Amino acid sequence: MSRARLVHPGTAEPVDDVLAVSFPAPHSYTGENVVEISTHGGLVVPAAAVAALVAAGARPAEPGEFTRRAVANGKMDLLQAEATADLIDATSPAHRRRALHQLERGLSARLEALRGAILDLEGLIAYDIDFPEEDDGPVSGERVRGAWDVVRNSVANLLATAPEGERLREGALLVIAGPPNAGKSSLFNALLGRERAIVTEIPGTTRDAIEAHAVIEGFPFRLIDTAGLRESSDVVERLGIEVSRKYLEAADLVMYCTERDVPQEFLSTVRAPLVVVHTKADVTKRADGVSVVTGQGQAELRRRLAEVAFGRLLALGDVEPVVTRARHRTALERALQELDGFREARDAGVDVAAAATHLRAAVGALDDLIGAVTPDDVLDRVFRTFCVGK
Ligand SMILES: Nc1nc2c(ncn2[C@@H]2O[C@H](COP(=O)(O)OP(=O)(O)OP(=O)(O)O)[C@@H](O)[C@H]2O)c(=O)[nH]1
Ligand SMILES: [Mg+2]
Repeated sequence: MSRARLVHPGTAEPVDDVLAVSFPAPHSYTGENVVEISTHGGLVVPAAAVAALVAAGARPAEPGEFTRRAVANGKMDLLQAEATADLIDATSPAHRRRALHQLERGLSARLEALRGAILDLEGLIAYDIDFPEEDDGPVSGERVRGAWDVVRNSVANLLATAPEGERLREGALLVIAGPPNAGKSSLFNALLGRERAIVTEIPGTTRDAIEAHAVIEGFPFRLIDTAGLRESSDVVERLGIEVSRKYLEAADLVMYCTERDVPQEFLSTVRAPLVVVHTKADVTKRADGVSVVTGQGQAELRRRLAEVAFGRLLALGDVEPVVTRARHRTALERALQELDGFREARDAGVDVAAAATHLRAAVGALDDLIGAVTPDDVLDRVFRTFCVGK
């Protein structure tokens, strides 16, 4: 590290007194020779420093370019690069912890183990190819079957984390529904911890859906407060109820608020998991109810919402890897398909060498996921969402 004077190469004008740190390759973030220059802050000085460096032949980095170079130079794999972006973008503790786990190669290590297991399976089969006359030789069909089972379960379990994993990034869509005046907006505000929606004693107060981001038990949610569901002659209210129905169709979970029971016709229209909340417990005196006046039942409600939306992740804890992107999901689906293809081919008596191509394809899918060989357009998509300077 040295203290230096930054001078514009064209005008020879001094720009700033700076600190410069050099990271010789390969011991830098990107794996290349890197010099980091720290200027005084503010608006004018950094801009003038960048202008001087550009005049000297540098150019501003593109979004994610440093991380992209780090991947190209083998300093990290694609999953770690994605985790870097997630760590910066995280809006909830659960997402941050997940991203850190992935950055520390939690997911990469699991996928490498799976890859190794599939290659071992291929090795077992190859033995069959080399010694076909030994019908029940040292590698029995049962042993192949057992090894296949283990790998297939492992891939399927990882794939099963995808819906909740993807929810960590976007937030679980929690739609609050129920009859007018049930206390929906009051609970929406209570879960947010601020008075976002208007609350009055007049039924039909909320007319449009209101969305807000909330962290519940450390997990991210997109809360939607909706217009109370009822037959209405008011045009605006009717439109609001139409919007409520659209949200209900897209919901990850639905919180139905009522002082009474849930109507049967509502139950049949909702596909998402339902959490029923009996509101105004301070008035109704229901022991299992929730009140925004006394706070009764609110802690239990929060735990229940987290459990319904993120139960699988809660059960897995922070050590088990989880997949969090559509890119991960489609690669694992492909790996699973190929594993099943291998099994079907074997069962159908297809010769082993041909069946083994499915195993090769499954390994290929995992390689794509880790980012061993990644086409430019995939990289473009991954790094497009990065911020400049990372
Ligand atoms: N005592 C008591 N009153 C409540 C409670 N929750 C809501 N209320 C009252 O019930 C009335 C309706 O509350 P809102 O939150 O506006 O109900 P809503 O379901 O959003 O109503 P709409 O938007 O009209 O569909 C208000 O006067 C609230 O103060 C509660 O837990 N206890
Ligand atoms: Mg309301």
